Order: sequence, then structure tokens, then C-alpha cells
Amino acid sequence: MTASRRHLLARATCALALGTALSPFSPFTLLASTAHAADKPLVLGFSQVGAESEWRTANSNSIKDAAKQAGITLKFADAQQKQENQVKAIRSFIAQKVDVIAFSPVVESGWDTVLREAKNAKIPVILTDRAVKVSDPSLYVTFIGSDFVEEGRKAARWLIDWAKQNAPTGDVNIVELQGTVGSAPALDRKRGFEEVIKADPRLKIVRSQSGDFTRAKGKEVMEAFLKAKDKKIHVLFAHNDDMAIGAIQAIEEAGLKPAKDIAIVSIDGVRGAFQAMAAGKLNVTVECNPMLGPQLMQLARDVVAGKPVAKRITTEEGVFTADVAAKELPNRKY
Ligand code: GYE
Repeated sequence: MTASRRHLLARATCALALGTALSPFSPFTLLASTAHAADKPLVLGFSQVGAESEWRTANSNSIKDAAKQAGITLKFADAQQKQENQVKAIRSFIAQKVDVIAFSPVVESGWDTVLREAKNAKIPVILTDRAVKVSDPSLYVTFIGSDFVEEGRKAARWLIDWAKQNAPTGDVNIVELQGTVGSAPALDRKRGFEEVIKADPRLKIVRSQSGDFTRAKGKEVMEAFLKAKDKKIHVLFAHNDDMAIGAIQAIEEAGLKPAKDIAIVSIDGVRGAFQAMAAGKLNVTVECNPMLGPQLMQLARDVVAGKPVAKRITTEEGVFTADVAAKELPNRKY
């Protein structure tokens, strides 16, 4: 037995003896780590959701650049927003015996079987960006990404203040463009937003539909919202900037002024949103940081080396309004 292997096993025994206090030293992580020879580049299999938004493109670039920088061999698979493609990619990473698997799950449920296969093959799994709902949390080592519920709350807090100043009396009718059905960001952003708007009973979601996080669908669904003329629309809440940008086109084509006739709040903080704000067409964007690559590479190394990692790592994010957009635009990295 090599010295490093003895060291790792000693740590595993110690962790087992100490129980949950040292849970990051899970035997699962340690067994996986012993398979990787230190002189070979680490191999990371990454299954990406797709290329549905500006956010996603920035996220993919961040992961590819960071892998290069870190000297990690990246096997990158684009799932085109289909869970079945992600399951196939993960199975192929297992067959190729990669050192570690990371993925951004398109939807929350339906991962137990394939994650158990990875666990049985002793390959650790890191979740990035989106969470999963699994019966056994030991099926993944750690989850790095934003707090989507909090993002929904931030959007709603902005709206409550906006309503106080701009709509002092009467109902405030909101239409909502949801993200991909069953995805963590769509479910959580909706939940956080609804939780906070309850504080002002005048704020009502009068229509809500998925635009699948894309510009094209955002535009299409907004057109349908505008055509149904039964309820005046005061506010649009879009679960991401791309859908907001698509909706802005629909609003203009309907002869209305985005951000003036209809207030628009969205999430992500991509360059396109800052451009729309600087042009006076979007009121506010809640930041969601896609630059997860460097942290992911560090985590991959730590997990494979059997180092302790937190089960949940959240990213720090801000809120940007139209009045700061022009000044902030040159500082944006995505
Ligand atoms: O907000 C959206 C993307 O999961 C945080 O996915 C991500 C979301 C992001 O398509 O633009």
C-alpha cells in the first residue's frame, strides 16, 4: 500500500469514527479518490443542459476555460435540454471510467438510478448550477450554484418598491414567464417570488406559462399574453433575461413601450439585459452568476483527492437597476 493510500484510508476510518461531524470525508469520496494516479491529468466528464440562453453560453465557456487553465481533461457533452441525453452522457462517462462527473441537471427529478450507477462505479458526482431531488443525498458529493429561491425573492422585493411608487392604488397585474418546466430555477424562482409578493395583496400573477428559458419561446408566450386582452398587464416577471428580451420584442411589436407601459423584472444579469436596460427597455435584473468554472475545477480536484468539501456552496449575487446599467456595462464579464 502506498503512503498516500494509507493516509487516505486512515482519514476515512477517522471520518467514519467521527460520524457526521466530518461527513465531507465520506468513504465514497475517498474510495473514488484512490483510483486516480497523481501523475495523470484528472478527467472530468461534464454534462451541460444545452445552449438555451446567454447565461448558459457564459457558463459553458467558463467551464471549458477553467478546465484548460487547470490542466484538467474535460469531456463536455451538450444535452440539448433533454434529460435522456444527460442520462446517456453520464452512463458514457461511467463506461469511460472518468475520475469525476459533474452536471447541471435540466430538471430536478428522475436521477436516482443513474446516480446510483455512478456511485456503484465509485465515481464521485458534483452538481453545478441546478439541484436534484433524490432519495439519498449521498448520491452526489456537493452542489455548487445560486440560491434560486432568493433570486425570486429579490425580484419580488424590487417589485413591491416599484408598485409603491408607480402604482399607489388598484391591482397590479403580473404576467410570469417561467423557465423550463420541472427545473430547479423555474420552481425556486417562482416560489421565492410568490412568497414575497404576498406582502402586497394588490400584486397578482394573472397569467403564468413556461418560455423554456429561450428568447424565441419568451417572445411567443408574451405575444399570446398580449393577445388575450381581458386583463391589463402592468408587470412582466421573466425567470431569465433571454425570455425578457424575447418578450420586449413582442411588447414593441404590439405597439407598447417595454419598461414604461409594462414594467419588466428578470433574472441572470447577462450583457443583453444590461444593453436592454441602458436602452430603457428593461427595469431590473437580478444577478445569477454563471462563472462557476474555476470553483468547479478546484472542487473536482478536492473531491478526487479526498479533501473535505461542503455539501452546498452558494454564489454571491447582486441586483442591478436600469439607472446603473450604462455605468456597469463595461464591467460585465458575461
Ligand atoms: O437562469 C437561465 C438558464 O440554471 C441558472 O438556466 C440557470 C438558468 C439561467 O437557461 O438563463
